[in-house]
Amino acid sequence: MSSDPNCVFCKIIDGKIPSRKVYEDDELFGFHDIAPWAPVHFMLVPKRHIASMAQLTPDDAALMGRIMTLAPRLALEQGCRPYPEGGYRVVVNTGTEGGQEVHHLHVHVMGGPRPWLRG
Ligand code: DGP
Repeated sequence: MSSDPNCVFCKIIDGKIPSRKVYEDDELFGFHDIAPWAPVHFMLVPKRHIASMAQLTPDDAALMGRIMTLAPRLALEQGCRPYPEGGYRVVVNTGTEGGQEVHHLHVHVMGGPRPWLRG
């Protein structure tokens, strides 16, 4: 399924729910988290509905590689200071015990001046 009509992130990607967009191309979408855990907090998602990291297959390697190589550029654009003094945290919550609340695969990118970092 490329879009799930019941998925909040699919609705954001489709423009049915407004968001503060940070990035878009034919297969990826990036937007600020509505409840940020850090001064800079955005998420990168595949436009295709993939419920979680647990559903990834080897065919998704390039897609996930694109997210992981895009994140550093966007983190700087969104105000994170450069490595090594600055930096950011990248998190993919997966499943109930992984703390996943929205079941559309998303990569959190969080940064900015401390104190916000736990653990
Ligand atoms: P997770 O726990 O990893 O599933 O995080 C889901 C995040 O999605 C959570 O930090 C809040 C955010 N979120 C939920 N609904 C919306 C929404 O409608 N808009 C935006 N921008 N973020 C949302």
